[in-house]
Amino acid sequence: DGPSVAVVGVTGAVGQEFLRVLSDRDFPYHSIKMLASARSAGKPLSFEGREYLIEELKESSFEGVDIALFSAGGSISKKFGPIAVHLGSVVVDNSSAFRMDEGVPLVIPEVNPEAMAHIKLGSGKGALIANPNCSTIICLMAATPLHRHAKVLRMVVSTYQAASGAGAAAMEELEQQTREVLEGKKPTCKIFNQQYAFNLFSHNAPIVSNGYNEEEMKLVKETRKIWNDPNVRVTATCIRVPVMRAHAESVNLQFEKPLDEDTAREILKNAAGVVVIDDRSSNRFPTPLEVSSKDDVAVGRIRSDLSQTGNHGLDIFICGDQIRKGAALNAIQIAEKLL
Ligand code: 11C
Repeated sequence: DGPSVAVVGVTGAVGQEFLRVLSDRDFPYHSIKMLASARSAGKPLSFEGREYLIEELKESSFEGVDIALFSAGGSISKKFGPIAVHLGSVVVDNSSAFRMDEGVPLVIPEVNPEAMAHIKLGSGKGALIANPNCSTIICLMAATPLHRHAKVLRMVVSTYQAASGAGAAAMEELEQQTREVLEGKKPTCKIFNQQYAFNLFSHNAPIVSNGYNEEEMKLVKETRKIWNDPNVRVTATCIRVPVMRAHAESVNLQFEKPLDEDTAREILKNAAGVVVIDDRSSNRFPTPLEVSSKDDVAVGRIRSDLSQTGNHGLDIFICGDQIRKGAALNAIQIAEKLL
């Protein structure tokens, strides 16, 4: 019969992807509520051959809801997440609002499903489960199978992040600016405060007191929580690049035990949710375009780090769809684990 599901933020880029993923994976829901702000309330929405009306998100919206998928920003999650939990829903939250809270599992199903094992649907008890940041999910999908084998001591991440991470309006801005620049016009900057098309810049998340931006610190803190390893050393530089919807990441790993590149390639080939694209002779490696709208994270450029001796280091290049595995797919895989 399936659970009753609510999608909070259904008009957003991730909200829309929630629907596509639910449908693609034949998620067995009993009913589904389409929730958004008052601005969108009353608008029609067709999904799987049925017509729905978007409902305004209210405190009462969660009565009878088993699973609430949230992607409407941190402040909406902070306000309505606890209300939904109080009414007995299991909330899978895509925002950063609760990720680092003690007692809130931060889950990538391929990596740490055990963190949510105590949460049961239909127990009448609500709960919160947090979806990690997209850059963390994409990075750890590839790094974890290697970590399990040789234990990562230190990880250096450099990201090349797509427009979609900043939402549907940023994707539109990239498209509009590209057109404007090609037509010789001044690009319109609304979401970002500088030219985005034909450019790249440091990630737009606020800079914190240590000089890192919040996106970089999410990679540091979330990795430690997901791996349940407070000692793993992580550093990151996050960059926004003019790509539409898939993130790329260059990751350098330092291991406790030796791990040669051929073994690493085999481990990654066998890892769930990962594909290896690593063809040196034709210079074919992962690209954001190739993984766009795909479920799997692609890994390539797998090579021993020549600055380290004894196969204790590895460099890899990862691409993953930010909206899909970085957000909606991961959340729905969490929901599937609850069934
Ligand atoms: C980006 N990862 O690509 C960000 C956006 O903590 O969920 C998502 C921020 C978050 O810009």
